Amino acid sequence: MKIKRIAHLGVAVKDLESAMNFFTDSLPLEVTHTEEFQGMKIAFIPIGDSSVELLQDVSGASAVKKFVEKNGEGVHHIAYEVDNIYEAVAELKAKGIKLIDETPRQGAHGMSVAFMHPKATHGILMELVQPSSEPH
Ligand code: CMX
Repeated sequence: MKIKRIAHLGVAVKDLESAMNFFTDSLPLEVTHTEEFQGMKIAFIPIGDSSVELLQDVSGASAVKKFVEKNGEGVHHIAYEVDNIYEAVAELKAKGIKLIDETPRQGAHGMSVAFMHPKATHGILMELVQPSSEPH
């Protein structure tokens, strides 16, 4: 497996609008993409080769809802871009790493994604992403 870069840091927020305003008004950054995905409102803010991904629950049942209730706002996950997500997932499985997604699936921003379980990664929710969703 080749990990190319930190693709993004996922940050769980209570109010996406207010968080976006902080990043664009108080910091010299821009929101380049927003979408609604799996019960969350999401905004991407590029910083160099990486991005901050802001995530606000809107459905009352998304992955960030429980996180914010338990921990408040804050860093939710770290995403690594890999060159071949199918090979990466197979390699992690072979090493016995507990995965949330045993098969890569469609994630936000049109990426192929697979999450590792935070209990297998020293408490950090880690996501593998690959921009192309084509199987290899
Ligand atoms: N980072 C670190 N640990 C986390 C965590 C996170 N983001 N979310 C949950 N945990 C920990 C909890 O603290 C808890 O630990 P304890 O048992 O020690 O208390 C344990 O994992 C179980 O957590 P939970 O609150 O009971 O929540 P669930 O098990 O129902 O769900 C998780 C947790 C990670 C399996 C689920 O959120 C998930 O499947 N996440 C993957 C999808 C996702 O996060 N999508 C949002 C991002 C969208 C994108 O970028 O594509």
